[in-house]
Amino acid sequence: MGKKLLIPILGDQLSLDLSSLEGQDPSSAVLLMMEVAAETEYVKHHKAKIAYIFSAMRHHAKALENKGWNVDYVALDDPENRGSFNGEIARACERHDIASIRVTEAGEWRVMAMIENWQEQFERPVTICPDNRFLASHREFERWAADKKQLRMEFFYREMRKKTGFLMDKQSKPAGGKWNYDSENRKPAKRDLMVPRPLRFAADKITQEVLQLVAHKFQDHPGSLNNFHFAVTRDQALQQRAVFLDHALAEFGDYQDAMLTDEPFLWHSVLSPYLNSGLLDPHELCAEVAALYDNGKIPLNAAEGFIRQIIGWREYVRGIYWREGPNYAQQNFLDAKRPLPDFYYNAETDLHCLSQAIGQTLDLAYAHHIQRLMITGNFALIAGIDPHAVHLWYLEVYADAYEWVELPNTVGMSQYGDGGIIASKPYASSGNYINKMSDYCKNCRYDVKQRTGEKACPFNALYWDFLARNENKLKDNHRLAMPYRSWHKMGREVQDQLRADAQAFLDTL
Ligand code: FAD
Ligand code: DLZ
Ligand code: SF4
Repeated sequence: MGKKLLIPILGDQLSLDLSSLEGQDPSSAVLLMMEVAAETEYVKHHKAKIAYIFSAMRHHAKALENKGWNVDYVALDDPENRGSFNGEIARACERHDIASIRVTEAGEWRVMAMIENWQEQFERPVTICPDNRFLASHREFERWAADKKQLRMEFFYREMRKKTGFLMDKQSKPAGGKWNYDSENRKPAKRDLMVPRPLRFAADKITQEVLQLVAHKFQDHPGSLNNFHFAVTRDQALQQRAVFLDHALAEFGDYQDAMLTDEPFLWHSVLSPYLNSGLLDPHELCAEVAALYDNGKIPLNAAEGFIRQIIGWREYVRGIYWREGPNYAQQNFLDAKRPLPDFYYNAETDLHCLSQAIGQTLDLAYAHHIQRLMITGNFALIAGIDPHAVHLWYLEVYADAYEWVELPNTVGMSQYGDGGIIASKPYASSGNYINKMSDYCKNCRYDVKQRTGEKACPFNALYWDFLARNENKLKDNHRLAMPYRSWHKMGREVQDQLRADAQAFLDTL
């Protein structure tokens, strides 16, 4: 048996202080980084997502080498590349005199199942280290969830606020007296406001090579490389973090739910790809935000709104993902069966809100939360699209998408596929909400105020059709009592017309 320790570093483990590296001796360890076809093809990831991950991986390998680590980097076009994590671990064991393997747990069930098999498969001891880049360990989440009837994010979030001390006053009470300032975070944006822009990083030689490789190898994958804008090193990600903190965060709270035509980013941080692949640390980021509030630099609704997304939602969906198990991906509470319309892959639709959200997604591998939830997600929900198809689309097209975070957001929060584990009611809405929060409707061929007829906004009839179609499953949800009352008050003729219009529209998809 060999003498060396093999430490595989996966594409979303790009943190210099990763748990698998802690306390290890660089002189007797081989770090293995692998670009492998199986990871690029298990879904057809957006071209820019693959380019981001490969370029960040290649830069991270250099950063590790600069710290004295011995990195074995296998590029996608290496003729010896066996195309999968398992194939490459086997090859690394053959050529490096490996005694044992040490790895940080993977971010998804699919890869964890592989890792759990390594000890037997490679006949070497395998140590699996917890991923301590998250605030809550699996056990901590389980402990919180164990005695709860309902697993609402808000109560988990409060635990995380107490644990971190972020935005807590000296008496251990929440700053300002309230835990949550969401009701102050719903202003629509006006076009004359100065909208900050995220940095665009020029492609260096490594990124240029990756862009060429991806353009050549992944022609049949969705999305474009023309607007590749991502940071690919920790240093660049820190620059983007600084731009967000200095220029956008103060307004983040107010305009968190706003949407404007041809403004893909608004006051959002655009930091999720870096948080999820390890270039940025979530705790460090939230500590910076809390300090800005403590020093009077930003309002409480901005600080609280932002910190909630990270120590609340992000940690909570991860907890749900691991708690619910691999079958969560198959959940389909509303029994929705329709295939995903083609326009999710080409943005060719005359529904302006959808063409905006999907168009920027294909251009940038980015859309902000309300576009994901209330435009593309809401449409899929009320049109009755199969949640599994919706899940695969989200996993493909966003640069920040890994199953642990994407799946609960899509199948749970957005498609109500889990029947209410995450969301207390389906995030379904008519055109009215979109009109309130955006300027999309002003630029649309449909009329958001009309409910029926050729010019009527399709979201309107679809919304009522959704409620009617799912009445048996949803009627007892008290948060839907009001819309059901309105539906029943409408009278048979209007109901029939709405349902007929919805059906006629669905037939065109
Ligand atoms: P900001 O608005 O600036 O928010 C700050 C940070 O908070 C984000 O970077 C992110 O890390 C975190 N955050 C905010 N909301 C959530 C949330 N609901 N769950 C987890 N983290 C959150 N986020 C992903 O990181 N990966 C995904 O694959 C993903 N898929 C989604 C699918 C659907 C259907 C929906 C509705 C949401 C999804 N989200 C996902 C959550 C959210 O939309 C993105 O985190 C956010 O849009 C990223 O942009 P940002 O960095 O500018 O976010
Ligand atoms: C998403 C992704 C892609 C597209 N390619 C690779 C790759 O070639 N090599 C790699 O190590 N990781 C890649 N990843 C990220 C992995 O899929 C990610 O580590 C797992 O989803 C986490 O369990
Ligand atoms: Fe979207 Fe309807 Fe508004 Fe058009 S009118 S942008 S379809 S909500």
